[in-house]
Formats: sequence, structure tokens, C-alpha cells
Amino acid sequence: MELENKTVLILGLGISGVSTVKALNKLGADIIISDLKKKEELEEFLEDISPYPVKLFLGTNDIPLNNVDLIVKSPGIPFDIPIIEKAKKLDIEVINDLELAYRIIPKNKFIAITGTNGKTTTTTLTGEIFKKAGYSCHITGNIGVGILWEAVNSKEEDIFIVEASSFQLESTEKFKPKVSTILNITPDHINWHKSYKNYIDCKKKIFKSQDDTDFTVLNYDDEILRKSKDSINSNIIWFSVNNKLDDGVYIDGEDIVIKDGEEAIKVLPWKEVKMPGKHNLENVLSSIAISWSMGIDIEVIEDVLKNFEGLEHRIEYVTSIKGIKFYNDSKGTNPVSSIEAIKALEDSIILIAGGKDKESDFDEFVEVFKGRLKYLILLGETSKKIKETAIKHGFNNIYIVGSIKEAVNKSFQLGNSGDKILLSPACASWDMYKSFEERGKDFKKAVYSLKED
Ligand code: UMA
Repeated sequence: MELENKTVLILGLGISGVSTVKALNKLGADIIISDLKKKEELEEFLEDISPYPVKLFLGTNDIPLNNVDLIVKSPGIPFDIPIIEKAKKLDIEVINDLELAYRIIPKNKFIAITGTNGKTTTTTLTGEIFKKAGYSCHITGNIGVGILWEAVNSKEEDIFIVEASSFQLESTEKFKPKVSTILNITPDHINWHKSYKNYIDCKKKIFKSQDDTDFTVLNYDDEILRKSKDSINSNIIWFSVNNKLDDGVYIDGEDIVIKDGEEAIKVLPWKEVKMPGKHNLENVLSSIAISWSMGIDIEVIEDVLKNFEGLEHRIEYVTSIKGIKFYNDSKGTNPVSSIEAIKALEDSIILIAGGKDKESDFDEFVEVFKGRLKYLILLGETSKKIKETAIKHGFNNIYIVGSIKEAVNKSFQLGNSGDKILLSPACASWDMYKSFEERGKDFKKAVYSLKED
């Protein structure tokens, strides 16, 4: 895609905005930036773009669109804001960084991974396998520094292993990954997408442009995905933790197996996977299927799987104090993700939860408390809603607190040797923090400060 001397409006100066500025500058575009935030709120990002010639409109998105050829919006900006409505009337195309990256380097191979939960673990693990197999790859998308800067600095043989969020997928049109994966679909970001159906439709855009030269890796245990098969034009590879498959990647007794035609190939015993929980086995099976579809040797896959310990902020063991173990699952940003964390730790759990309200339903979340949770410590926007749901389901050991530090202190005071204190909020962090990473780090800081008391 030719962008030299084109005028491009970048909507939103966050991580993806900065990466887009740097990339478009390299491609010779004239850059305009607009962000609702004021100068004082954007200091760190403004510093990052200070070497580049740009025209800034801060504190507003209501700006003139004269001569604008293209708008690249940050993934989290919804389509129904006035500036985008205005652009549509003027026939100005609005895309985001993922779509633009594909258009700039369409000859590179993209592996795109989505799903409500497990995306970051699967993307990182797949990246490790590809690196071990000798590929030069970029692990990017919804993680890292923003895909466009990586795209303009890549070579044609580089592989892009992309965590794709529903926000990013919504504005894809031509994006055609060599391998796409949907790990699972359960309700999330409903406030943004307006309905569960819209959310599902955005996820399915990951395979929309694929053809019979491509692969789509899907979870056979997910009913929505099983029912999607007729709308897919590429080669489907199924994976399943619960079912033996005629073809695909699955668990057979003690072993993880790939069945390709008549041949069943043993990869490794599932107990040798270090990450806990059934949900992590799903992530592992999908990574195996992706790697297999790209012809990577079983020995390489096995070697990486045996050594991969998981991610920071995802059921991350922090430390043990007076026999109480602390786990940081700040990445548990929706009910299903936190349910998985609770199930993985089994019982004697003191749970710290609550955060930004994404209009999630907490009934199923609260139903897993029985026999597993001793206490529930709540904070953030959703405290009241989760408390009411828990009481409705007969769980009453609840405390509401005002900060993570208070939550850690309260849970430690309630805990006994053998208990597990788990931060798994079931909500986004944006009511109190900039990101789930910042929340997880604050949790760990509060835990370590107990050691000093
Ligand atoms: N803004 C406007 N107008 C609006 C709305 C927002 O100008 O109407 C501005 C905001 O003031 C803000 C900027 O747009 O300054 C966008 O900032 P942002 O924090 O939404 O986005 P980025 O910093 O660019 O980060 C984005 C992803 N964020 C979202 O999708 C919300 C990051 O995913 C991603 O890592 C990054 O790009 C690099 O690609 C984070 C995330 O939470 C991890 N993703 C969601 C999730 O995983 O659930 C989808």
C-alpha cells in the first residue's frame, strides 16, 4: 500500500498510535494526530513521537477532515463516534494497525490468534516454538509495542505471530493470515461491541479472507466454533481436550497426540506441561496444531512445551508467607478467565476480585466458589454487583475494600497456613489502573511489603 505524501489521521495516541506515527513517518506520509486526552495526560507518548513532524489536535476528536486520505484508529476506539461517522460520509477509509500492517507487507506470513481467553499465552508459546525452530518472528498485535513499527522494519521472510483482539478484528477487511486460530468464545467486552452476536462476528473475521491454501485451528469442545465450520474456506485443524478426534490434536489417555490421516503421533505426556489447568492444555494443543500446520518438527515442539512456564500475571506464583501462597492472575479480566484460575488452584482460596464494569454477568463466576473459596475480597466499580450476585448464590464471606493494598492486607489477616490468596479480578483494570500489568505489579508489591512488616 502506497502512503508516500498521503495525509493520514491517527486517532488515539496510545501504544498503537505511537507505533503508527513512527511507521507512517518512515513511509513518507503526512501525519495528523487527534486524541481526546489533553497534552498533560499524554506526556510519555508525546515524548516518544517528539522527533517526528506531526500536526496535533489534543483534547478533542472533533477536527476537520479536509484532505485526509486515510484514518488509522486505535483498536479500542469504537466506530460510532462522530468523527468516524463524518469520515464515512466523506468516503474516507477507517482501518486500524493490524489491517494496515497486512496491507503494507502482504507477502509476509501471518499467524493470527484470537479467543476470549488464552490469547497471550498461546501467542507467546507459539512464538517460542517458532523461534526454537529457527524462524525470524515478530510476536505482536494486542501485545508488545504495536504491530506497524515491527511491520515496516521486517524482512519478507519474517513471520508475524499476532495476538488479535476483537477490537482489532472488527476493522479488518483484507487481513488474510496463513494460519488463524480461535481458542474459545464466551461473552466479553459486551459494552463495547453492543451485543454478544457482534462480539462473535468480530472474532470470526479472523478467517473471513482465508482460502484453501490457509489453515484455521479451532477448539472442537467449543460449540460456537463447531457450528462455524461451514463458513470457513480454509483447511480446518481441530483440537480437543475432551474428545478423541478422527483428525487433529487431542488427549489420548496420558498423551497429547496428533492424528493426521491414519497416523497417530505422540507429542508428549500432558503431565509434562508445566502450566497448570485445563485451559492451559487448550492453549498448548492449539499451539501444537499451528506449529504442525507450518511443518515444525515434533522434537522442537516437545522441547519447548516441556520448558515453558507460562506468563507473568497469568496464575503466576508470587511467593509464600507463613505457609500462605500468593498468586497473581491480574490477567483474569473476565469471568471465564477467573473461573479457570479458581479451578486450577482447586480449594482453600481467598479471592481478590472486581474492577471495571464491562457489563459482564457474574452468575457462573460465583457458582464455582462453592467448596473452593473461603473468602471473597472485592474492590473497584463492580464490587457491589459481584457482592449481590454472590449473596444471591449463598456465598456470604465477603469484604469490600478500597485498594489492592487493603485487599492484600485483609486477605492475609484472614488466611491460614495452606491457604492460597489469588488476585483474579474477573474484570478489566481500567477503573483503577492503566493496565492489568500495572494492577498485577501493584499486587505483587503489596504482597512483598507483607514480608517487611
Ligand atoms: N481515544 C480517543 N477517542 C475515543 C476513545 C479513545 O481519542 O473515542 C484515545 C484515548 O484517549 C487513548 C487512545 O485513544 O489515548 C487509545 O489508547 P488505548 O489505551 O485504548 O490503546 P493503546 O494504548 O493504543 O493500546 C492498544 C490496545 N488497547 C486496547 O485495545 C484497548 C492494547 O491492548 C495493545 O496492547 C496496544 O494497542 C498495542 O497494540 C490492551 C488491551 O487491554 C492490552 N486490549 C483489550 C484486551 O486485551 O481485552 C482488547
